[in-house]
Amino acid sequence: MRITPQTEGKFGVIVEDFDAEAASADDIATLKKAVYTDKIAVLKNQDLNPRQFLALGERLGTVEPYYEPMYHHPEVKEVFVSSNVEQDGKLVGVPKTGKFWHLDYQFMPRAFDITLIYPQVVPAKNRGTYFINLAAAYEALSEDLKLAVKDTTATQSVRRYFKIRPSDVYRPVTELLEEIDAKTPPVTGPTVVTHAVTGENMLYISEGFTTSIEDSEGNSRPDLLHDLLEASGQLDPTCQHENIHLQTFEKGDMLVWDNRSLVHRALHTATPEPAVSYRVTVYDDEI
Ligand code: 7UC
Ligand code: FE
Repeated sequence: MRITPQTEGKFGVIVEDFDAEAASADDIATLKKAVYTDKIAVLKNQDLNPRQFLALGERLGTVEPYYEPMYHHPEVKEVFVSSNVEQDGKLVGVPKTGKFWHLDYQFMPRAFDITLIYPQVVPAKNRGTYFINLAAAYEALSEDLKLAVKDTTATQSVRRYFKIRPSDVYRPVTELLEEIDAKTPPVTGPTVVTHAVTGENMLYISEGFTTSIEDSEGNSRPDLLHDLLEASGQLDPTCQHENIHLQTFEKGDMLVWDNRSLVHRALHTATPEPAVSYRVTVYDDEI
């Protein structure tokens, strides 16, 4: 196993000669350390079936299946499938996932610690995912914004990006919204959090899931939420902001990232090409 800094983009490492099935406990510990410190590890030349992919996830921590079954791989429910390709006339998984800035499971009481993405059908162009490191984004804030964000809380909800399921057709939309709020109630916590492994301070906000920020007196601060999203790079429609890293990949690559500190967003394509990727999400044992 060989780990070298990534030369393209702004952060991340390339991992070569990583054998997922034969990896030692030391290899796994080294990989996790690289993920926490360098934020993204790109494992090259992986050739795993869904079960083997899940098995790798299980070596990193406790795998959590996605709460909505429509995303599940038909044979391995822990594998989340993002796909716009039909098989035998029907879709497997869900198309157009994550086309907005977010942390995976940010709308839940605990976001995932590590995300593994394993592209299966890789588009010829427009491949990739955008990332922003929210620890670096916090450090880069002006002193005024750092002061303003202190002692505030942020509220997260999946409401804006919950995708209706085939079984929701003909249901009144208000009933669906009530169900979303009952099943995944909004969660509120500090706007600046500490990374459980690295100790970094990080913003815990995203354009997709953060619905509001409140100050210590309970006043809603939409202006502050806007300024923080803007400063972190999440309101840049061109995705050219200096905080934004574009992670490209090719067939055989597997991305493993620190989901505690990275917001990400799927690259949009004007002309959709076939794209399929598998995902496994993990809670590590660090807290
Ligand atoms: O379809 C999607 O974009 C899924 C999104 C609402 N949640 C992904 C996650 O893990 O938070
Ligand atoms: Fe995601």
